[in-house]
Amino acid sequence: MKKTGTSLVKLVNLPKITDDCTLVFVESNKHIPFAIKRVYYILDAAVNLSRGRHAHKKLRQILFCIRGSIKITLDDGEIKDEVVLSSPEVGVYLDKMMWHEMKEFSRDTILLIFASDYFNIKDYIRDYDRFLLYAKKNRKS
Ligand code: T46
Repeated sequence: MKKTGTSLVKLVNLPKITDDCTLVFVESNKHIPFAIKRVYYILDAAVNLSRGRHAHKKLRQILFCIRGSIKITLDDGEIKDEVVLSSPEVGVYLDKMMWHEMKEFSRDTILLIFASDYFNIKDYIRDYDRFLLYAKKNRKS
């Protein structure tokens, strides 16, 4: 996984084979730094849609934009950063306790997300002030 400078953006590059089509593959604990327990995808979003705007206490994820493009904003409570994804083999790592927003969907955006755990509603922090407090507490301990 490549971290760009002091930024929060850690990109994951998957192997891509191009012959008469494009084939991208992913293996748990190899290309992705955790065992994949859940996969979900997001499509048919309106162009001006904003999603996310939450953090996860424990969940780690990697998000790929396998069609179209999207902007992801990242915020660890101290630093804010953003990245545009538009290649099916390049994903961004969403660490635990990373406030994130998905925006600037293109008309054809398809997001594919690999997650380190099963769905757990208690893992979400959806209030930004609560996130900041929780992040500060985590940094001290
Ligand atoms: C995230 C970003 C990147 C489930 O029941 N199971 C699931 O596995 C998922 C992903 C969602 N849901 C339900 C929970 C909500 O009732 O689907 C509904 C929409 O979820 P949410 O508002 O969290 O959707 P996004 O697009 O804001 O966020 C999603 C993921 O849920 C989230 O974990 O980090 O994509």
